[in-house]
Amino acid sequence: MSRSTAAVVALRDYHPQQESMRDTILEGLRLPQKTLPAFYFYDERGSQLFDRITELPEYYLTRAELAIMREHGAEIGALVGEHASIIELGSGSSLKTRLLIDSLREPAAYVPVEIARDQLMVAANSIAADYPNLEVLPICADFSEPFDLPHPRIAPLRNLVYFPGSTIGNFHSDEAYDLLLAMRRIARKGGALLIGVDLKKDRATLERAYNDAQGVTAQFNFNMLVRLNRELDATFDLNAFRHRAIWNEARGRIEMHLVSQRAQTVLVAGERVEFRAGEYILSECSYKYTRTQFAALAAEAGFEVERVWTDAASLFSVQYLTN
Ligand code: AVJ
Repeated sequence: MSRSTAAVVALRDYHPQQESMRDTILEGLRLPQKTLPAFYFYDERGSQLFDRITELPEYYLTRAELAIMREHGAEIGALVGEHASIIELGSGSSLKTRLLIDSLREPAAYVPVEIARDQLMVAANSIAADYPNLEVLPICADFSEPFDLPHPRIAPLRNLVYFPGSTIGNFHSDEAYDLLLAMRRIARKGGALLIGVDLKKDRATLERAYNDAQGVTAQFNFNMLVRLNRELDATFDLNAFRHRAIWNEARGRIEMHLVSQRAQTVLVAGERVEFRAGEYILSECSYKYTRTQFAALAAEAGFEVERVWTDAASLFSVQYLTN
């Protein structure tokens, strides 16, 4: 795909300060409900495991989102119009972006915003190589902090913020609201947000998606402990914890747990963390919405839902919100 002869695109670097992993992790493990931030799943091995998750038969999210993007690309292109500037927040490997770019008419620029500098540059250069007519303007920044938008050579007729993957599901409602507000500021007046939102459905389908038969999601969950053992000199015994994912209906979220199989003490960065038998660490929340619930959240943040596309089984949605 990408040619090695591609010109290297220039980076705008805001030098995002990553909070100390030690402090963040210990803070979560000192809470009455021990918690680990889902952000830390994605080291090299975790990112590989997540890629495998997206291909599992039980994990419908990625397949459904890609099907929606393929099926409704023409309509998305027509709604967005020509010369849009695509701003992708937490762009990661920019894989889904290609489908979006292919659907748009002469996009003015692609602006991936990502905190992981190396991953950002690999993805930006790869897109630049494959789309020689598209100006690629990568920004290394924490997208929840303010940053300036670049000025593409072609004046954008609209800013289109892109937030695929149901990443919004990882945020509690107050955080999701803040994030939508930030995205509305970035989209500016006349701009839009194209966002992937996973939908509520029966418990069995939801729980299967996070408890796959091959145990890849369990490995993904355990990898967090492997990472803490390696990077924070933690002493988690992987045989003394178990993976569990449950649909918490009252809170409208899938919860991933790491359940302690016995009373035990674990050292993390020199600090003792005590577990009771059966006590669990909450390692991820993945919120699901009804269309009505998400429209209400969007409206609170000042967006209007202009169009919602779903897959044939209404498992997942891609939504077009205007400012
Ligand atoms: C990347 C946050 C959308 O919540 O479904 C997949 C992460 N965790 N399996 C999700 C995940 C376990 C995923 N998101």
